[in-house]
Amino acid sequence: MKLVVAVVQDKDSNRLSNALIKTGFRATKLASTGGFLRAGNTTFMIGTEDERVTEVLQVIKANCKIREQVVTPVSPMGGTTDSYIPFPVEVQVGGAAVFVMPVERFEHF
Ligand code: 2BA
Repeated sequence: MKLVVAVVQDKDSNRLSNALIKTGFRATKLASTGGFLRAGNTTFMIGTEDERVTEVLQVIKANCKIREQVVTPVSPMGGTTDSYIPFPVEVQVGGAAVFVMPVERFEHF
């Protein structure tokens, strides 16, 4: 068994939930926050048999879009802000950051 942990954008979360239900995967959704953008995202925990990992990755890929996001970095800590001009930068977010982990044991009571 594997645990697939997928961090996706909030905008894709409902679509992905529906697709997972339709394809027969069980999932738990956690509200999460990106360490870099500090914006909300959604983390899915999906427990599945080894043979279905490729399939679940395809479902995730098909339902999560890559988007551009503009970020204005915060002013430098401790330094002088006199000459600091915040400059918006564009970053590419998603479709999904996915981790596949082995599950030693799964019990469901
Ligand atoms: P955030 O940490 O808010 O990152 C949002 C996007 O900002 C990233 O998109 C990436 O394009 C950019 N980014 C992140 N850290 C950066 C850095 N140090 N320098 C320059 N650009 C940076 P994604 O890579 O698609 O990641 C989307 C979200 O997935 C992340 O939100 C984070 O919540 C999660 N994530 C991605 N990689 C991860 C990892 N290795 N471990 C844990 N969470 C991860």
